[in-house]
Parts: sequence; structure tokens; C-alpha cells
Amino acid sequence: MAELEEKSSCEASIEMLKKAAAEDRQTAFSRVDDMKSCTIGASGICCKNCAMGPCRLTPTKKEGEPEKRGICGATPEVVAARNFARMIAAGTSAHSDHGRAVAHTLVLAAKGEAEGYQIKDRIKLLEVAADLGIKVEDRPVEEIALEVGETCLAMFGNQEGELQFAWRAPEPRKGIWRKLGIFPRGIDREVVETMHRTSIGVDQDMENIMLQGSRCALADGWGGSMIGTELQDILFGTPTPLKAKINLGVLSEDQVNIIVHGHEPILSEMILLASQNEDMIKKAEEKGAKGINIAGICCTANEILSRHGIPVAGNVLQQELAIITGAVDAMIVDVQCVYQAIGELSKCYHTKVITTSSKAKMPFAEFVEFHEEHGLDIAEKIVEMAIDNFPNRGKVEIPDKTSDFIAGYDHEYVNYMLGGRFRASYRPLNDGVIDGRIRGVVGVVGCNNPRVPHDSVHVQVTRELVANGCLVVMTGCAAQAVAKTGLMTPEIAYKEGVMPQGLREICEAVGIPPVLHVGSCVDNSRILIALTEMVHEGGLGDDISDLPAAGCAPEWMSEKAIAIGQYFVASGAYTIFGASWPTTGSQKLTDYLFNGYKKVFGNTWDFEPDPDKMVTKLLTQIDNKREALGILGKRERVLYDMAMRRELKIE
Ligand code: SF4
Ligand code: MSK
Repeated sequence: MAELEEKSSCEASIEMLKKAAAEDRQTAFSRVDDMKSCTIGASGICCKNCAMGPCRLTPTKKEGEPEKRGICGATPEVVAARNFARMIAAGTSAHSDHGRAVAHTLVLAAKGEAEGYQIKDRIKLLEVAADLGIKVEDRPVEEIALEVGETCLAMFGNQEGELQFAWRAPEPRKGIWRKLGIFPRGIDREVVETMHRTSIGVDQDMENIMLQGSRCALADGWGGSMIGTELQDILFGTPTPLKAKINLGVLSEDQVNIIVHGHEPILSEMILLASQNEDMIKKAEEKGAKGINIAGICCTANEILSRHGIPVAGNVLQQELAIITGAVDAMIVDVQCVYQAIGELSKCYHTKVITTSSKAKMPFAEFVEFHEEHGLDIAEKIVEMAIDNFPNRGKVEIPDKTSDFIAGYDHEYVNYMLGGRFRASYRPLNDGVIDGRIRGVVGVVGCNNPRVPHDSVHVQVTRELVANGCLVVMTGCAAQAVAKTGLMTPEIAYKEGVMPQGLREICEAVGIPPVLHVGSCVDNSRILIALTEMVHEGGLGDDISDLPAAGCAPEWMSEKAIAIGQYFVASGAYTIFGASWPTTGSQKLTDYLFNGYKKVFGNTWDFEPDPDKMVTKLLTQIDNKREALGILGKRERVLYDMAMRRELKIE
């Protein structure tokens, strides 16, 4: 049991891990102990792109030793670049297929063919229409929405030209993309071309492969993900700050607990609507429940949290732990980050796992296919399944642990809250950075990975960045980790020793926490827009690569994180990952990404598994940018001692 304490800094998770151990249940936390990863695969130099292989290239050990090649003659750097580019393509396809589904729903809603869906944010619709060059004067909202939806759908199939949303990037950045020939054309085209060029016998030049990898990633950040974010705002409302609760303690002893898990809000919005229906609540009461409690996991959680304040049960590594509480009557999943293990695990408890997408079925789960045309009807059917399952509960053990936090800081709100309604602007943020009260802006994003202590690295990195005067913006499971610590409440600004005086003054004056929850994984596109706004506001250089800003993913695991990292780097932001790095088998490719990219994009990738060293690298990067801008003030690094680290445990 003692080692279990080391597996997470989240006490609720440790409590459930102890229950799992006592009941002899496997989870990702235990399976990882039995899964030694293949060192060649992990370092990116195993190729299985044709049946002459798999070719497992071992790194050269000694000077002068001949380099190991694949049977076709592929070098380690080409194999590693192909594998890396394929990760980007997979990540891009996941985010972009999500964006496509949202665009499709907008089209149906505009035609009045999607039951339960509305155009909620008309101002955002007009703004997006203007950016896409769509006429808005005197046209009915539905007509504009239809054209916006169809224009976005067309971005997937574009064969030539430039992806319209990428025109939002700063001019010098677009110039770099055009010069390199990597301005993304169509989203699907970039994914297909990446897969083509990395198949046997096509692109055999490391740098050229990575150029296409970058174009593909840009089609994600400035394409598929941005379509997802923008059109979700139009359909479901642009988030504004709201108070919420997080952790397994949000599950209820006496209500029907429904967990929505996955990524797309198209389904979960309807589940929420259905759960608020009087008839459904009555049905739940007839089964002995006191109501219906909706909670989320992963990015589906972030989506309905940001727009409705729905509580978050946990992040990706807590999906099995939620079932182990015995209190989840239904876990409704759509796509992405859903562990296959939850189906079989649910059979040990009473939980019904319900899959809803024809793209994502699994054994031991019930399948109810979701269609937007009958979204509300289908959602009601699913909610009824959960209600009917409530009386089947066995022993329930819910950790008595929740934390309060504020979510819903999209880039529009940052603009408004800093400048006020009538003079909304990023000026106060830029001024805060220029006068040194804000040392820099750091995006901390990404997943959990059981190969590092759950939540712990996110929390340590974020705490230390704040202690050193950085404003932190967060998405995904990383945001959920830090939401458990109090750092996402404005009151933290009044606590001694958390942040330096300058950052504290800004947080107190504006009423914001030093760590802003900006949404789900597709909402990393909001960070691209925020960085662009900072450039446009002036005083901090001409391009994203000039800003005292950086990104990191301390506990990443998904291919989607690689796509995100690559579009940040190609957009000019220094980006550092923790946990592990997938190209270490090729020194040549790793050098290119970590150093060579400086000349290509103005900033680079980096890797550092030690959280303390990661913070040092981030601060060095920020200070170097400040120095180049002529705004570097001398300051000491705040170091966390052991006592401070012990305090990092999460309730
Ligand atoms: Fe081996 Fe080349 Fe085939 Fe890859 S493409 S498996 S390196 S022969
Ligand atoms: S859910 S992609 S584990 S952040 Fe977006 Fe979390 Fe990573 Fe999935």
C-alpha cells in the first residue's frame, strides 16, 4: 500500500487505488508496473511500415561504428521522423474529426434538422463569419450559420489555397509558413499527404518529412481544433468564468450519477438537457434517487464545465477509479481517451458503460448510436438507462474530496476582463508583461501518464511557475490536475508566499487567479489566438516567437499532444514535454527539433522529465525573450524546498 501513495498526488485517487488493491482490481496504475516498454520503440527507431520489417534500429553506441539501417536502407533519423510525423497525423485526425462533427452539427442546426440544438452565441457567429469573409448584413442567423458550417466543412476537403482560419496568425508567421511552403491547404489533405509521404519508399529526407509534419499540425491548430472550438462556442455558447467543483467527491450517494467521458460536447450537451427534464427527474425519484447528477471526465468534462459549471469527477487516469467507487450508474462515452479497460471493469460493479459513436465501440459496453438529428430523444433514452440502473448499486464508497475552482477563461473573456467592456483589449496584459509584474505567459497542457506520478508534475510545474511570476493558462487533463489545488481560485492571490507582488497585484486588481482554465484539448486553439492578440497589441515583438511565452506538457501521453506541441512550435512558441520523448533513438532528428528548429521557426521543441529542471528551462526561455525585448529585470528564482513540495498533495 505504501507505494500506492507515490502513484498520485491526488488523495481521492489514492483512496480508490487502495480500494482497487483490496478488491484485486487492475487499473492503469497497476498495469503500468507489468508493462516494460520496448526501448527501441520508445526511442522512435522501430519501423513497421512494410512487411520486410519490422526493422528495429539500435542506436549507434561507439564513434565509427556503422549506423544500423532498415532493410530498405532507411536511416534512424528518417524512421524516427516518419514515426513522429505519423503521431502528428493521428493527433490531427482526432482533433479534426471532432471539429468536423461540430461543423456537421452546426449545418444541421441551421437547417432546423438537429433536435435540441440552437445557435446560442450570435455575436460569435457574426465574428467568425466576418473572419471567413461571409456576408452578414440583413441575413437571417440560420442562413449565416449554414454558410459558416458549410465553409468550415469545406476546409477539410480543400485541395489548394490556404486554410482560412490560419489567416488569423501574425503576418510575419504567415510569411514564414509561405516561405517554407507549409501553409496548410486542406485538413484532410495534410493528414493524407503525411501518411503517404511516410509510407515505404516516399519521403526519405528527415527535414522534408518534418516540414509536412508541421503543415499537418498547423492544419490541426489553425484548422480542425479551431473549427471545433469556434463552432462549439456558436452552438453551445462562448464560456465565461464560473465556479465549479472537481474530484471524485462530486459523485453523489443518493442521486443517479451519470458520467460523460470522451471529447465532443455534441452528445453531452444533450445528456445535460435530458437530465434536466422534469419527467426524467420524476423517473429517478420513482427509483429511489434524489435527482440526477451529471459529472464529467477528460475533455468532455472540460466542455460542459466551461459552459455550464458541471462538476468534474476527474481526469483521464481517474476514469477507472470513478467506476471503483461503485457509485457510477452510467458512464457515457463518445470518442478519444476512453480506456478499453472500463468495459470489463464495469462488470465488477453495477456501472453501465454506454458507447455512442459508430467510430468507437468496445467489448462489455452497451451501444446506443447517437445521431444529432434525434439528439434529445437518444439522450433521454440513455439517461433512462442510467436511472433504471440506480437500484442495482452495491456498496458505494465515494472519497469525500472535492475542490472549488473557476473555469471558463476563453481568449475573448481575457480580452474583456483586462480591458473592460468598452475598451476590451490585451493592453493591460501586455503592459503587465512589459513592466515585469507578469514575467511571462506559460501554457501548461496535456494528459496524465501513469509512468509519472499522477497530477504531481503538473502541480509542481504550475506552482513554481506562479511562484516565479508567470501567468499560467491550462487546458485538458493538466487543467483538471491543477484545479484540485486552489490555484484556480481568485482568493489564492491573498495567500502569502504563493506568487510575487507584481503578479499578485494584477490578480487582485482584475479578480483572476494566476492560473486560468481555458478549456479542453481543442481549446488549445484559444491559446494560439491569445498569443496572436498579444502580438497585435504591440510592445512585445512582431511575432509569437518574440513573446516571453512558452508551452509545456509535463505528463503527456496521447498522439494528440504531439500534434499540439508541433503546431505550437511551428507557430513560434517554445514547447517542452516531460514524461518521455519519442525521437531519442535518432540524435540527428532530436538535434534538429531541439536546436535546428530555432532557425526554421524561431523557437524549438525541448524535453525535460524533471519538473524542477523543466521550470528552470521555461524561465530561462522567458527571460531570454525578455532580454531580447529589452525588458529583463533582475530577479531571483524562487525555489521550492521539501516542506513546500510536501504541501503539493491534493485533497
Ligand atoms: Fe524496414 Fe524500411 Fe520496411 Fe521500415 S520501410 S519496415 S525500415 S524495410
Ligand atoms: S483528455 S488528450 S488525456 S489531455 Fe483531452 Fe486528457 Fe490528453 Fe485526453
